[in-house]
Amino acid sequence: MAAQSVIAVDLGATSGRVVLGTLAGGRIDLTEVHRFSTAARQTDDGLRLDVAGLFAEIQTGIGLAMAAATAPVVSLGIDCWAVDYGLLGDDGLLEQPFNYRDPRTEHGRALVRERISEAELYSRVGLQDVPFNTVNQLADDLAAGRLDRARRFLLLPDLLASWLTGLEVAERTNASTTALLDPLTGQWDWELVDRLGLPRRIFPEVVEPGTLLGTITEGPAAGVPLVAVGTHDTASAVVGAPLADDDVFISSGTWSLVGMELDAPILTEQSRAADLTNEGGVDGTVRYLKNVMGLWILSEAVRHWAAEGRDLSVPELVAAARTVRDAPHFDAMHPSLLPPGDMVSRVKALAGGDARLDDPAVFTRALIESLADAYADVIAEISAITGRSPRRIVVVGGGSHNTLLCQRAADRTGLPVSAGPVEATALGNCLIQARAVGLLAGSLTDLRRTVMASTTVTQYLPRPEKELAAITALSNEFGANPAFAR
Ligand code: LFR
Repeated sequence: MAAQSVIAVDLGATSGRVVLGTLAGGRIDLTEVHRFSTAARQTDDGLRLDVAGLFAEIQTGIGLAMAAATAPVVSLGIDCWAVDYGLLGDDGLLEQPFNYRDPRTEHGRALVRERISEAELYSRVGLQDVPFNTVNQLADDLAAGRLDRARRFLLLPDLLASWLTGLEVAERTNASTTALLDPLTGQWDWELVDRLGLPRRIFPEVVEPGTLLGTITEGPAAGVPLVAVGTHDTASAVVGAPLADDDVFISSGTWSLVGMELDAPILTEQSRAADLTNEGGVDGTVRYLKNVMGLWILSEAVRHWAAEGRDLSVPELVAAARTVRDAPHFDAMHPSLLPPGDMVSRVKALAGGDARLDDPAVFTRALIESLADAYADVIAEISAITGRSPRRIVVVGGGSHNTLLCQRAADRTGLPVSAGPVEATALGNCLIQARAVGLLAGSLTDLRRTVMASTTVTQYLPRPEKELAAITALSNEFGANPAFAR
């Protein structure tokens, strides 16, 4: 088959990218044509997202992709972080959407609790009780009267898709992060919607990932079909993760999403107590996972140091962290780490005020060790609840390039780590488009063969902790540096 191209729009918490994916000879080659900031802005009225600005950047990127394509562009797909949404009135967007890191969600969560217990909510929707779930945001909107004039609520990728095509839908993988979707039927839980007092009219029709939605009518890709991919970025990342049976995935970036792909949700009390979430995946799969705070902690600390006039880069910090002998550990899942702001003080507070954390190298090492601890804990919980014995960890996303984190994840969990592809989300987005328009066929396993044919992965073997400790102790005795070669 002659080469053909698809365009993936991939919006992550720090940057958005427009990527041209070209399929030929059983491989897919990605070219990033545009990158821009997606950072939320602190305004007098909360932490807000300039979605009109994002849309303009996306259109610029699409124009660049169309110009760069040497093969026909046969479709386009959008993925984005989950839970955030825009409210549309009769004349378009009512206001700039809030970002989920805005503390208003705590108020919303309290309002939801008045109407439904956490246990009942979990048994209905199967989501980890985190403040930013869409349901809490909508409850806050309802109380503030912001839904009065709302005709629709559209999750961000659906909102952007509606601006391209005029069509208003809710793609299922992202809708599954609202805590308003029944994970068994894949439809809105209307009884829950009513109980919370949310107006039914704002809920769009749910569509399956992989649906060919319609034709783009606006901008440089006018005439190109739009595919509803796994529009939740983590759904696309897991499609692009070359998983075998009983593998654990870690989608590692701003967040570390640690989980397993299952056939059906687990809605038991034991699962709720472990705070594990059931997110909807492509082809009826379930991403059974936990949100670990991830490299957001480091990027916020880097911003903090920059404000103090210290210009530090993540690769530099990771290199420096490699030579740190001993660093405190802290709870890398603690909710106090969610909002933007002074991360170093908050981490210090969690580590009993340990002043060593003022040193950026120690801070970075502490984070990496604490993330590895969290991975081990989550994997143990998932294993206990599912009865499955994970054989390997597949790390995808930006964090797959963090060699120290990958190695420590292997050491701490005792499992081998396969790291890569770094661009799993864009790949997953492209693959679902390619299948929807008939360029590829088959199951997720078949699609993942294309991933394997298109990228290289790096392997990390676990090192026995006891021996590591002995070597470190010996090095310390001689005042030597226990950094390990890689
Ligand atoms: C990752 C992600 C996570 C979701 C969080 C908030 O980018 O989409 O899956 O829990 O962001 O939307």
